[in-house]
Amino acid sequence: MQLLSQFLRRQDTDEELMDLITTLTVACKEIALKLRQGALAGVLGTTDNTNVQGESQKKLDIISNEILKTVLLNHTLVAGVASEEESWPVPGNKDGRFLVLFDPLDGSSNIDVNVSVGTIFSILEAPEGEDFSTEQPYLQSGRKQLAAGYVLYGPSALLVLTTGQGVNMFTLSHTGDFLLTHENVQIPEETREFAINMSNHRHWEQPMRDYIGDVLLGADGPREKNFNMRWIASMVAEVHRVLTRGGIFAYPWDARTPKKPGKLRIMYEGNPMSMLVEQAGGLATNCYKNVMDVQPDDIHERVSVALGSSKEVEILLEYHKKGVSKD
Ligand code: P6P
Repeated sequence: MQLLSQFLRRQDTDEELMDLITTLTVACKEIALKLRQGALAGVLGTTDNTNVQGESQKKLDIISNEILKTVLLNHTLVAGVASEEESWPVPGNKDGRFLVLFDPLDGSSNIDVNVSVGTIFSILEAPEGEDFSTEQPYLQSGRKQLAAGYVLYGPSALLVLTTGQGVNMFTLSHTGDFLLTHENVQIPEETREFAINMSNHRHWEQPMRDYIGDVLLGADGPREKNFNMRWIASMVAEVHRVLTRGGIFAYPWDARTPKKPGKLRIMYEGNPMSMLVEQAGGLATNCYKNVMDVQPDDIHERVSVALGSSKEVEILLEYHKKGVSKD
C-alpha cells in the first residue's frame, strides 16, 4: 500500500503543493478523531449561532472550521483561507503561494444521526500583491483550481483527491496514514441511480421536472429502463457514491429563492466536486454550462448543480436545451 506522500511524489506533484495537501490531511485527521468520539467528547448538537449562509451551526461545524483555520494559517505557503462558515476570507502569510477554500463539515445536519459527513477543499494560486482579507483574489473560476478533494468521514475515512492528473482515493489506516486504495477512479458513463431531494419537485424549472418525470416512468416511459433513487442530504457522500459506482446527483435552481441560482456554494462545493467529477470522466453542470466555467462574483455565491455519469448528464442537458433557459 502506497502512502499519500509516496503517491504524490510518483505523480511528480509540485513539492509545495504536496506539502500543503499533507498539511490539510493533518487537520482532517484531527476532525476525524473528534467525529469518532462524538457524544463521548460532548461535541454533538447545535450551537445558538447562525452562519453567514443563514444555517444553524453545529458544534462540530465550528470545531472543524477552527481546526482547519489554525492548521492552514500557520503554514507559510497559505496566503489566506475562505470558509463556508466564515463571513469573510481570513488572511495568512501575505507572501504565501496558495489560497485554500473549504466547507469544513459538509452534510453536518447529519452529524446527530451519525450519517457520513466530510471536509471539502479547493486549492487556488494566490495572485501576487492582493489583499487576502477581501474576497476578490478568491473569486477565480473552477478551471483555476490547482487541486480539489474531500475527506469523507464514513465507516472508514477516505481522502479523495485530484491535482489535475485523475482522481485517487486514500483510506486512513489505524496508524494514521492515508494509504492509496483506489487509483485512477473512473465514473461509469451510464447509470440507473439518481439523487435529488424530491420534496422540492414543485419548485424546479420545467425541464428538470420533465427529466425527473421521465426517469420516474422507468421502463414504462421514454427512458426504457428502471432507475433507483438515493438521497443522503450530504453532498460529499452522494458524490462519493457517484465516483465509486456512477449516478447523477442534482441540486437544481429552486423557485423558493429565485434570485439565488441554487442552494450549493460554488466555491466550497460546486467547484471542488466538479473538478473531481470531470477528472474522473464525468460531467458537472449548472444545467446550462459547466460549473467550473461559471465566473463567481461573490465568495458565498450559490450554484445549481447536476453532476455524475457523463451520458446521463448529457440527457439532462438535452431537456434543458429544449426548455427555456432562465439565464
Ligand atoms: P437538503 C448539506 O447542507 C448540503 O449543503 C449538501 O451537502 C446536501 O447535498 C444538501 O445541502 C442537502 O440539502 O435540502 O436536502 O437538506
